Amino acid sequence: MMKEKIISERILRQKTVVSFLVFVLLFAAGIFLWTALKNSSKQNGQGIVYPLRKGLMANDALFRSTFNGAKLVKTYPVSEAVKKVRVNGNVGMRGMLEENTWKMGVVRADGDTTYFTLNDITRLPKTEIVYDFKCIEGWSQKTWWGGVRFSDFIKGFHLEKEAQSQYVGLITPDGAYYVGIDQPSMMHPQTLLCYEMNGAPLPQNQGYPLRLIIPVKYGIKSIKRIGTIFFSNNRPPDYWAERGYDYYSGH
Ligand SMILES: Nc1nc2c(c(=O)[nH]1)N[C@H]1C(S)=C(S)[C@@H](COP(=O)(O)O)O[C@H]1N2
Ligand SMILES: [Mo]
Repeated sequence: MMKEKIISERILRQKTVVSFLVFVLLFAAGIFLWTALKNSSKQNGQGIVYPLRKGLMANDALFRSTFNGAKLVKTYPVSEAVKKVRVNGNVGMRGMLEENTWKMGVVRADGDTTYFTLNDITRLPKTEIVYDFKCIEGWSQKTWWGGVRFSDFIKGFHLEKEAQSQYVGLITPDGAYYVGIDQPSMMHPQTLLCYEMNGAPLPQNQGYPLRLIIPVKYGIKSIKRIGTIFFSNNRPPDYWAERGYDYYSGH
């Protein structure tokens, strides 16, 4: 049994006052932190406030330091790939694209742009992959893709000098969707310039004629309908990072 302790009314009052003061102080601190967070600036005035962005940047640094370019994302047999592939984003996908009007521009180190046709790209060795495509919205699907490894594209067209940059930027032809990706993830052996899905040419709504498939990242980075690729040592603009999502988006 607990022994009851008799305390004087004076001590009781004291305790009440102290706990009330602590409550007021914590409440004020909470309001102060909340307003400080709300009023703190955003990186380039975009996305989320700086203290929260710092959290994402800490994650980023952690993921980067544990990134292993030789470690492969789990793959599956073709029989496990879904037949009906979900279509998610459609930013930068307005209208149809015809193969004969499409060319992909690659901005070279000297500032000139070299253009590639689909034919130039499909002549390079083909790589296929079935993996679990993950969207940050919370769904995932085992899907089957075919294309050219980005690293094979770099080698095949002697873009090694360009690929030394820390980042690669990719943009849809209309400029509406754009991603920035760190160079080690772009050069990962499972990162594809993809022109096939389920053994057939990419459907229009999946990014015909060429999209990125980057299994080491969430779906937001797998840009559909590539128009231009450029290289930079500064972070290229990124559609979803500007709207508050993690820039790195690795998993
Ligand atoms: N051009 C373009 N590419 C995009 C998007 C988009 O809106 N526009 N959405 C991204 C997102 S959020 C995801 S999850 C995947 C979805 O690919 P899917 O439509 O092939 O499922 O594409 C990515 N690539
Ligand atoms: Mo997504």
